[in-house]
Amino acid sequence: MDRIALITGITGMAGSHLAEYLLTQDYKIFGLVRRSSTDNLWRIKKILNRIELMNGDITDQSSLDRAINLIKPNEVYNLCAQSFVSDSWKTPESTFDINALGVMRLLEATRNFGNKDIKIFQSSSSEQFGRILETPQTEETPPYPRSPYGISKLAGYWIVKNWRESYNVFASNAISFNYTSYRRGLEFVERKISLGVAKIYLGLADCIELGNLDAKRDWGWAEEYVTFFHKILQLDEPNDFVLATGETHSVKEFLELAFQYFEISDWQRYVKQNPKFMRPAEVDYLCGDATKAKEKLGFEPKMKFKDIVYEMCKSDIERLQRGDKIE
Ligand code: F7E
Repeated sequence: MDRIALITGITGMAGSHLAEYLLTQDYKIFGLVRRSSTDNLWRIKKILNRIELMNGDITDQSSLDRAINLIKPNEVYNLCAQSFVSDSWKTPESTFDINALGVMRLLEATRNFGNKDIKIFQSSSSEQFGRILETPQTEETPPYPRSPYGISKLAGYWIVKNWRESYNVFASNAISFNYTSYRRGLEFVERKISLGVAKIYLGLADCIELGNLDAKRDWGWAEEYVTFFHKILQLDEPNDFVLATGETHSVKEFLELAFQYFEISDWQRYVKQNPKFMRPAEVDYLCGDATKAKEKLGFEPKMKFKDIVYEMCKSDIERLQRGDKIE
């Protein structure tokens, strides 16, 4: 019999890649969508006829109870989030409501349903390490979040651990470091760069405005990472895993490679720094140690930094040349 997966955040980058992957593993897939995300279906357009969408909202307990009761999933992947760190200072309460209390509601919905065999995956974030207390960061590194987003994700992470210890449920966290793909939202720095530089190349823009170029991140590839979200739930025991490449690069290096892809050498003249894109508190440096995931899951990311930058630039220039809607 096919296994049933419920994915929250299915219209997002990670959700759409995970749904595609689970289809190859013969899952029946349900996606929980807010009414407002139904005009945001471009990432799952190709698979809409192979999945089922159900209205619901992570901030509404009764809608989660109803979804779990109707779908009776074997696995639940909680990928919905207010995921843009910058916005979390503008909307701290709703960020916490979605990213932290949402996790609690989902765990309660599965507990209310009463089936202890349901496995739950929580998409946690390296933002919990914030102002890092050790390098590289592992599952044991103490947290020091630097934004309402980081705080909310840390709370979600601990909610999973506590529900697991309190009720013996199968609930696991991936602490993913930045991961991206050609489906990344336009507000995130990688996509802002790949699209911005592609536009400069085509003469459609004369500069790109960014904030802090010195921030360093450990960038991985979303299509690879989501396959390990699935593997985490196939283990015999619930557990928490850092997913990271172990390589770190600055925003400036991302820019340099993007300009290199388009063979533009004097790149500095096209980049402006705008204080508008600076954050009240910054995460300066992240670099993960995924040894545990390597040992227990066979995690071995193949896409390297340069491949990631090039793949994103390639995708954006092709979209612009085809005249696609940019989203
Ligand atoms: O910023 C700097 C910015 O917004 C990356 C999310 O997926 O990963 C992501 O969070 C860095 C920061 O991602 C601009 O200050 C400079 O240092 O792309 P980002 P993020 O904040 O690292 C974690 C793991 C998550 O969990 C999150 O959901 O780039 N930066 N100039 C800029 N960032 C943006 N967005 N725009 C700029 O113009």
